Amino acid sequence: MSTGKIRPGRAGRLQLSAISTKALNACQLYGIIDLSYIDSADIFRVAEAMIKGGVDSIQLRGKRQSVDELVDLAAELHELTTRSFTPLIVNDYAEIASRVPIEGVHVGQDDDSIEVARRKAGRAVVVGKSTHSLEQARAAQREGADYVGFGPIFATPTKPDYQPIGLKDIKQAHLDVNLPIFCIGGIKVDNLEQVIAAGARRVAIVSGLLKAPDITACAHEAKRLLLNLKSQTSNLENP
Ligand code: 3NM
Repeated sequence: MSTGKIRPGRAGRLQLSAISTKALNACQLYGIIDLSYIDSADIFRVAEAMIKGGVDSIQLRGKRQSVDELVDLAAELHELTTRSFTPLIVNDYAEIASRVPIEGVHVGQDDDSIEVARRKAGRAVVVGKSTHSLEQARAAQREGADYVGFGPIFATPTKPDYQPIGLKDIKQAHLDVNLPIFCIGGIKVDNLEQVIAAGARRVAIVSGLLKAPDITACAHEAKRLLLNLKSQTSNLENP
């Protein structure tokens, strides 16, 4: 795996930190800790289990929490994630990166632009963007995202209002978009091979991990399937 090959989005002129740079290139399994599935008191146990299972990057997602609550949780979680050099990315509120030394922020289609997110963060962070079509994925690259989420691939209770886009555009997205692409939405160990066969190299998983009876074992199995793919793919160097 290469190091230092990340191309920061055009708005990201500052050098990204070494941990973010290394991790985003290497990240295949992105675990999302969504506080609608677990109690905030459990985030450390869950994060530890994810990391132990091989999750490469963690996102904190709290749709019902205030920015101040998320700042406190992110600060505590970051102490844990840095021990294993696991990047911590916070959803929706880029300003949290100006208060906590997290590695990145993630924005949706209806949230801040990449440029505004970078301005709010006030320092070099990874900025990812959710995309729900090929056109949105291409636009996110033009806009300067460092990575994109692409989905929902399958229907998901985590984002119930979104129409699944299915597997058909995954290959084309990888041809059109020269950034790390994380397929997301309804992905579980049981359907991961299908998603990989459709062209995915990286996935983000919420409920498939958080609702698993053994988060570590589930992450481990997902990672095994993704690593198997890596050994078959000579050019994972290209995002
Ligand atoms: N973003 P689960 S789908 C947070 O398509 C999120 O951008 C999506 O949750 C997108 O793994 C999604 O539980 C929910 O299906 C993913």
